[in-house]
Order: sequence, then C-alpha cells, then structure tokens
Amino acid sequence: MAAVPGVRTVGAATARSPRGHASVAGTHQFGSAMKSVRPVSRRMIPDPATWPSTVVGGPETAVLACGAGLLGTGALWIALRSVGATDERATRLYALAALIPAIALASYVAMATGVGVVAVPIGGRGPVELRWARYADWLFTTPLLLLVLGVLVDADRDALFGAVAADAFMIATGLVATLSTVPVYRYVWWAVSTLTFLLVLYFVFVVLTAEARALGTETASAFVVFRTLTGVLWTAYPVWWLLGPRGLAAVTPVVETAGFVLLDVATKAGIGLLLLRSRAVGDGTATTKSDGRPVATE
Ligand code: RET
Repeated sequence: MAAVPGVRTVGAATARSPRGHASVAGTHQFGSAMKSVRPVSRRMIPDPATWPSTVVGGPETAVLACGAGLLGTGALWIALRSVGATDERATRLYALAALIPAIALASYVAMATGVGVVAVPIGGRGPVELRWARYADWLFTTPLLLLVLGVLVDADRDALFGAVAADAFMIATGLVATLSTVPVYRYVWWAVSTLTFLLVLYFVFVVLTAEARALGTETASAFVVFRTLTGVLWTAYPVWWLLGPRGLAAVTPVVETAGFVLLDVATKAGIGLLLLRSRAVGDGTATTKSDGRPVATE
C-alpha cells in the first residue's frame, strides 16, 4: 500500500523511504522520499506531490472554512438573539442551540487546519482521507440535538438517556465503518450504525411525539416541524456516506465534504432558528401536561 505523505495511515504497514527510514505518521515528507511514493487514484485523494498544499489550502479547506464561518455566525446569532430570554426553559434551549454550532465550529477549524487527517487504505482503491474531527463533533452534537428535542417536550429522562446512548453507539459504529479497510466490513458496520439510527428515529417519531402531544396542540404541532427537520436531514447522512468515497464512491472527497457541510449547517443552524421562531418555546404557557403532570422547570 502506498504511503500518503503528511497523512497518518490507518491499517497499513509503516511506509519506508528508499534509505529505509520509516515515515513518521502525521508528519510531512518532502524531497526524494516524495518521488518514491506510488501514485494512487487521483479521484480519491489529491496528487501526493501536492498533498501538503491540498490538505491545507486546497478546495476542501475552502469548503471547511465556509462551514466554520457559517456555523460561527449561527452560534453567535443564536446567542445574541437569546439574550434577554426570561423563561427558564427557553434560556436552556437557546444555550443548547448556541452550544451545538459552537462545538461544530471548533471541529471545522480543526479540520480546516489539517488536524486529525488520516488516510484509510480501502481495498483496491488506495487510501481515502478521513477527518476524524467530524466524528468527534457528531459524538457531542447529535446527543445535544436530541437533548434539545427532549427539553422541548419535557421528555422522560430514562427514555432520553436511552436515545442518547443509542445515538453515541450509532456515531461510534459509523466511525468503525469509516475506518474499516475491508469493503465488506465497512458495509456491515454501516448497517449496524444504520439499525441503531432507526432506534433513534423511533425515539423521535414515537416517544417524543407522544410527549409533545401530552403538552397540548401548540407544542405538538411545533414538534412536527422539529421532527420532520430531524427525520429528513439526519437520514441524509448515512445515504451521503454511502455515496461517498468510503461507500459507492459516486462523489469525490471534496463533494462529500461539501455535502456534510451543508447538512451540518442545516441541522445545527436550522434547529436554532426554529427554536427562536417557535411559539412553543418559552411562551410560559405550558406549565402542565394534558395528563396533569407538571412540566419540569429545572
Ligand atoms: C454515518 C455512517 C454510518 C451510518 C450512519 C451514519 C449516521 C450519521 C448521522 C449523523 C448525524 C449528524 C448530525 C449532525 C449535526 O450537526 C455515521 C454517517 C447511520 C445520523 C445530525
């Protein structure tokens, strides 16, 4: 397997230069060692001769920087708009809604500056780059998004905990799928992750919907919008992964990154904007559920 300069290679033997020096994972190789690198599919990764400048400074960096800008603006916008909220539940929701794009901003800045790039050799295709900061972002932000929905409908804590655990398992097994070097393993792990995703959807569409109904018609109809946004946008992630370089390779790495940027901005900023506009948040009217149980205030 050819070594990709400047990129830590996962699942392959350490590459050696003609002089027998092992290449140090995560460092850049220049000069004569560069010439010894066997070219790999240009469709999958940039030309090794230009690798350092394409990992940081190429079109993917521009896409990631745009994502960082949009997410940073979103976080700031939500934070500023939420100043002055008097309702305790609304304050809590806005804080979560601003924290989610803020976490993603950190991940995007890391990715745009070349942190955590690894090359995963994929059977028969050569190395495909992976930026694991994306998974670190999702590991925190997807449970927080579920928490927003849970707070919105005052969900049962145990059910919420179960959904968050399933969600974390989904992201972890998605990362295993992404890191697997054998094609069939990638699809098996993708399927495991997707099955867990169905559990998360069940939680949103069945459990939380029932809780929203118990809060009355206004919250129930507002929740329909939140759950539709979640259902449609979240489902696009596994589909996009499948079309990407780690699946059917129908799209190039840069296009895959651009798609994930759009989805991340839409889910993270989208939920924040919906919260700011929703009358079901913080109007202070929902103090009891329709079954008489009080809405939690702390
Ligand atoms: C992967 C690939 C493996 C199969 C599945 C996936 C699901 C990812 C999801 C990500 C959601 C991210 C969100 C980010 C918000 O900012 C890991 C892509 C099922 C659902 C909502």
